[in-house]
Amino acid sequence: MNLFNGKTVTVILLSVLLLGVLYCYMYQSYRVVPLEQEVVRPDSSLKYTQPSIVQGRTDVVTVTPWLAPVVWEGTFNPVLLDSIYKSKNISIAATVFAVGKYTMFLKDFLETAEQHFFVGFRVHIYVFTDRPNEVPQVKLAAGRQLTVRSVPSSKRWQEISARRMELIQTLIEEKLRNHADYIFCLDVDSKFHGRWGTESLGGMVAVVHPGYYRDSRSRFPYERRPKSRAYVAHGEGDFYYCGGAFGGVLHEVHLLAKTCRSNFEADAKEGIEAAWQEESHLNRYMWINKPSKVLSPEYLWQDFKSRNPEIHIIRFSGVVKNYAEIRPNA
Ligand code: 48C
Repeated sequence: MNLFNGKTVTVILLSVLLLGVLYCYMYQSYRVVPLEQEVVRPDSSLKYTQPSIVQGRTDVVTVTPWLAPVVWEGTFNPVLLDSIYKSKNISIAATVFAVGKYTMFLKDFLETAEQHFFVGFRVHIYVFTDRPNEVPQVKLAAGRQLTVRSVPSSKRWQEISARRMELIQTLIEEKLRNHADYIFCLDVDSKFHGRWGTESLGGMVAVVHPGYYRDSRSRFPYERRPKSRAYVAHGEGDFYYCGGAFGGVLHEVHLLAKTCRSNFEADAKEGIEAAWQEESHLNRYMWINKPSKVLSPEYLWQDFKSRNPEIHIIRFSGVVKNYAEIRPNA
């Protein structure tokens, strides 16, 4: 019997072809690619307006001298960005500290975060407080959760503020390593008023302070004493960044928090406290290790300020407060 008659050959060839197709499909569907290297592709059916490289906002700068994007309203397409990140199934952690009377700000912070902060994505908010029973019940949408972590109170608001770096570092080391892709660290005495979403994601993300973004750097409230580890000399520095809003990928924020904490503690051992505590250390860190994305003051405004024309939207803003009433040692 001729083993290789035409029919047998055809069956063998078809089988090999089928196996090949099956292998390619399996490889494409199940290969594990790290987050950063993954090919980003929006939903191919997504329709969006044609982007332009010759027409855009002319009233603000949208890229830094080291080619990091500066995020302003009108410079990004939120639908396109959400579609890109949706396919990555990312998770975002957020830390907020409410020590002492600052628990009074939690309700508005958490309720407005539900309306504006990474809506539709997996979000896990960590509330650090010395008064866990004062954390309000807030209804969270699916995919969003809140964890309360008890911390000791303190007699000095400066210490509360500064200790945030240590608590962020240990939270990442103890809990977040395999539970979050990105983390944002935010002031609690603020409220969300507009979208804060995937446009803010990046390696190391800093927010330009609303109080100084139009000033020359000689007026920035950097730490100016050379003996401090937060020192930035006159004639140096890029922007003045907020201590009340920063973030990025986990390992970048871990390194920032660890560095700022150890520098703050080393200064303290020598009896030095930088001008604006951990915010001073963050500014020196971000001057040396340039952020890969810069968020405009839309991302942390101040309610007592009148809105400048370049501020087309206020997304997150510090509420008006009487420090004498709420700080332990105002
Ligand atoms: O939780 C407190 N309690 C205090 O008594 C003082 C500060 N803080 C935390 O530190 C809050 O999360 C504040 O938002 C943050 C420091 N930031 C501020 O006090 C103003 N945003 C400058």
